[in-house]
Order: sequence, then C-alpha cells, then structure tokens
Amino acid sequence: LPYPHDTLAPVIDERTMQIHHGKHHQAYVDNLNRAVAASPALAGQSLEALLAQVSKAGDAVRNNGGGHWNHTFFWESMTRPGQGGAPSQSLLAAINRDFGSLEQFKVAFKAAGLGRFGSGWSWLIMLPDGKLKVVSTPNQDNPLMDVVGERGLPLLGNDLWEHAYYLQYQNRRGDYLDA
Ligand code: MN3
Repeated sequence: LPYPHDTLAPVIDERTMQIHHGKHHQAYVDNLNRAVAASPALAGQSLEALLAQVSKAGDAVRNNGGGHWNHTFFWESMTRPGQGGAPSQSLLAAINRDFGSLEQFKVAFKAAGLGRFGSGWSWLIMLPDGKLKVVSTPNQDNPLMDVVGERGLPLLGNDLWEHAYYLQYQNRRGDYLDA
C-alpha cells in the first residue's frame, strides 16, 4: 500500500483499508501465485500479458490476476482527501469532449457503479480510437481482459464489492460512490 491505512479517512476508514488491502488483496496475490506455480506455461509473463489472454489461462488467473491488478490500480489512484488534484488539462479536455463536462462524467461513473448488480468494478477507459467511455465489469474482470465486452485502457476504476465499503457505508453504495 503506497500510504498508511488511515490516509483515505474519512472517505474510506482505516479498518476497511486494513482488511481490504491486508486480507482481500493479499488473498488474490496468494491465489494468483498458486495458480501460476501450478501451471508452468503461465510463469514468466507479465500480469498484463496474462490478462490480455486470460480466456486461455483459466478462472483462477482471471479472478485472482484480475483481483491483484484491479486493487493495485485502485490503491494507486487514490490519495489523502483534499490532496487529489483536478484532471490534467488533456484528460479534462477529453472528458468534456466525450461526456459534456466533469460533472456529467461523475454522474455517468456513479450510475455505472449503482447499476452493477452484485460485485464488480466501474471504469473510465480509453478505447483504441482515443474516445473515453464509462463501463462496468462483473467480479474481478477488467477492461484489459479478452473476456469482457468492451476492452480499453483503464484510466480510473472503482471497487463495487461490498467489502470495499460495507463497514462504513453498509448498504449505502451510492454514498460510497459520492464520497
Ligand atoms: Mn476489493
């Protein structure tokens, strides 16, 4: 974790971070290592290479490789409340072009999070043609995988699993997404 467990409070509380990073994310890492150790053909590849052809790698790599990539990206995307900056000029220009405004992007991103039934992730991705789009994936799938409907480069991702917010927000996923 690139910061102490209490860094994201009060948006994400310390206890959630301890369990989420120390237990959930750790389990994805441990299970991915087990899957790769059991299948020599998978060894020596980057995680991104595995995910790009995850349909051939099996469910253990899909679920746990996705889990490891998604959480690493999620931790690195966040910082202390109040210290996050505005989008860079080029990103903001692309957001304005494709969503109308930053506010309209936020509405779309929240709607994707609320619309995901069960567990999964919401994403802002860049499509191969450079256009930005909001999508959501089930479970630990992500837009780098060859099993998802719409592939693209993730620019932002949000964890929609209850373990990401339940201690602090209980059933109020919308409040978590707003925060
Ligand atoms: Mn999680």
